[in-house]
Amino acid sequence: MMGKMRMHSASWRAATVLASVLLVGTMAACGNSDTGGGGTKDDGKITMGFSQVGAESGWRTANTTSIKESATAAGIELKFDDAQQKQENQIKAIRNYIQQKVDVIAFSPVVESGWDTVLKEAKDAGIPVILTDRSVDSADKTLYKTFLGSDFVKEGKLAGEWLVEQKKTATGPVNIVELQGNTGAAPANDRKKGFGEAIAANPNLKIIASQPGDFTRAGGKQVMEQFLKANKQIDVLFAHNDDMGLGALEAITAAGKVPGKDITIITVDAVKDGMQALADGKFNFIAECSPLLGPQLMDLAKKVHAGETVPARIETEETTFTQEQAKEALPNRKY
Ligand code: GYE
Repeated sequence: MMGKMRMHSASWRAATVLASVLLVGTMAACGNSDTGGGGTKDDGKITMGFSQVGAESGWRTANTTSIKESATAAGIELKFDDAQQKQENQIKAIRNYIQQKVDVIAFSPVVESGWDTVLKEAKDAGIPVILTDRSVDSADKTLYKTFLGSDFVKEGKLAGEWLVEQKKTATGPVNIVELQGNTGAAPANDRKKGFGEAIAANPNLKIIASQPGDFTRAGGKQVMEQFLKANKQIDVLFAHNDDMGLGALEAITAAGKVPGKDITIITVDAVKDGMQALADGKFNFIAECSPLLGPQLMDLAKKVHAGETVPARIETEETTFTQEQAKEALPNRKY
């Protein structure tokens, strides 16, 4: 009788243990969707949906390569979409990623405004969002986990401060033309702002024309042609990226002027072609903006997926280059 009782309680204990193992297992599976937004697969692999701005510049190409290579290195499955500089394409891609139940969504917003609705959809689906390279102007900061990228105001400021120093002995007006990035983009808004604030230090420095060239070589060339036609005396060009500056070189040369001498050229990015133009004396100064954001992005994706808190803002480290510094740095330039 006692023996039977003991056997009974032993098998009861075994059943209890089995039940709790099952329960813990189920809880772990649920925990996945709490932190990571419910990836469809159970293999522990993180799936990231990434919506890229486009392929408008050397910077963007280097950024895309960095993201793809880093995803592979980190063992993250990457779904990648090129939005061809159109916000509606980015919104579509993000909605697709939500539908596919990816673990993390990352994107570089082509413009700053108009993201609240789609970001809310991602949040409601429990999918964490990481902003990379460019930010959004949403008032609700809980719509995304973090923003990884450069300080664009600072880049514009560094460009302007260099010019102020160069022109400190100027007695007459210094006529500046500005090639902006695509309208509404954070780097276009912020670089304009930083540059404008810095050159206010010298009232001789005046922006006489400022137009978007969409961060492309073709845009830079076309708008610079218009600037040259409409303005007799242009002393300085500030281009919001290397590619527009490179496009403008063609227009300047075609107008019979010597870039880097007749017109002082300042750009942002410091991609290889820009650095080459600087080393060759065609550009005069570049404020660096690093596109190599991939490794940090993948690291952040793993952290937010694991439910860890990450800093709300992570800034990229950058420098500036003169012609002499470009000559030195060029041989080891990675992008
Ligand atoms: O400067 C430009 C690119 O968002 C920082 O976008 C990026 C900018 C970069 O097209 O070349």
